[in-house]
Amino acid sequence: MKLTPKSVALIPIIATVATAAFGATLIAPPAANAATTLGAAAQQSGRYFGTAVAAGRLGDSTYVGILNREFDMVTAENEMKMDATEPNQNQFSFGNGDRILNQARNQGKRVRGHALAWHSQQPGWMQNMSGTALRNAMLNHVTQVATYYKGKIYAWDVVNEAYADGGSGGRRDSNLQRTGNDWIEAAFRAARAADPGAKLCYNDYNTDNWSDAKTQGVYRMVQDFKSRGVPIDCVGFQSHFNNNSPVPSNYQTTLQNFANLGVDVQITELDIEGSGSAQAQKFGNVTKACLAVSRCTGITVWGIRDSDSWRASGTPLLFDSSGNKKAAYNATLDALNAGGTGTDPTSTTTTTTTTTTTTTSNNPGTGGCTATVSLNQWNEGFVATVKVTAGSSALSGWAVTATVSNATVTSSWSANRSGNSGSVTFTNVDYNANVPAGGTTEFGFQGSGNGSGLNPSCSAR
Ligand code: G2I
Repeated sequence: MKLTPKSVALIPIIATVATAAFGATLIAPPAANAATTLGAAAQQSGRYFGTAVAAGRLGDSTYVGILNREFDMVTAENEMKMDATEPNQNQFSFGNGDRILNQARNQGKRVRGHALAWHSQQPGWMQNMSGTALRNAMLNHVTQVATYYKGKIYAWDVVNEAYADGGSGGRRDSNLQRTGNDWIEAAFRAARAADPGAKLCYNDYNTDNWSDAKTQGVYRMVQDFKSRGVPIDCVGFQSHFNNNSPVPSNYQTTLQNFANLGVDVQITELDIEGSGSAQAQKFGNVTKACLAVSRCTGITVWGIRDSDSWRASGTPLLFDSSGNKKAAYNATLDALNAGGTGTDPTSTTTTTTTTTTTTTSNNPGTGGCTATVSLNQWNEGFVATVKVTAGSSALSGWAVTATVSNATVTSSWSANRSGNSGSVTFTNVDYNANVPAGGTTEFGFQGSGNGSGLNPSCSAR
């Protein structure tokens, strides 16, 4: 859908008045129906326009004034990251995240969550962890944080920056990567189970140029996830641009190619170093690229004023340090007002009634373990998270059998599986075979249909 000005006929009248008042018409008046804020302009084509927000700046009235006026989506710049939300293991801290979330929601704005799992900004206790302990700690973090914010987050950056820079096209080395290549899909499944209503995104930088190996690596992962039913809904392109990392000429192609995989795409951390008309033109072009892709659902800039930026000296944002609109602002607003393809209706989250029930089945005495299942059921399907608890002896392997009578299992994680309906048996994988006496480990599965009555039983192997 191309948006056209409704009242073009008014323009000559306004121009005449301006000429009479000022003696000369130097500036063309805006189209009569042009929106005057970024958020309102984006909404005309079903998109959002957001910004990163820092809790520490919420007392600055200039900052908050621009925030409230211009943007309709908010990302916490640092306050929902792993180090901020779980400073000590299993002690969660949501104060600053809540401040940003509440400020946004009170103003009718939506919130993007950033970020559940990342190699960087891990709390100290996590940085030196490895193996099963780290895998479980990461999954626990994803589950706890996504559960805390359940129903309040439009989209989560579930995993951030997991691909390597350079020509390999492969994963970045990190303590999380060393827990096994399936750590990303495990994180996505845990996030889906915790908040089935949030869109789940993979987010990265230097993935803007379609020719780059890193872009191709991420594309292959998303393609693989879609083919295997791993729950992924969107891909975030951070889009931090400067002369060393310019806006590529094939940027729109990249966005479109990812969208063609059946995911939404979003520009999640936009900033472009520079000034004046050169910078303005780049912002305009990036905005136009998003508007040309029906599944590009929104743009977020990484801060409000240049002085708020993580790289302030590059003056990469839309407002100067005093809060004045820059040429880049006008170019962005104009591009939004010029319209584009409407967003694809398939990209809106269908909200179905989700009931969460926890059923428990203990089978003590059949080999030293018990299994409990927590079920997230919605209209068409479910996610089951199964906790295996060792008895008074340590386990070196385990098997859980569940009854899947009115459903079909479509995928499972952190376990091997035999069959997809009837009596289905799950056995440990390498990294979760060993469970100390009294300790626990988790695996999960997803299915279509009704997941009630799973009644799992556990035995050692
Ligand atoms: O680096 C730019 C962004 C790249 N993509 C992921 C984003 O999460 C990342 O954001 C930046 C924040 O804008 C910075 O504000 O992430 C940085 C850390 O990786 C943030 O910097 C940190 C400083 O390193 C800390 O020293 C400081 O305490 O900001 C903290 C809060 O101001």
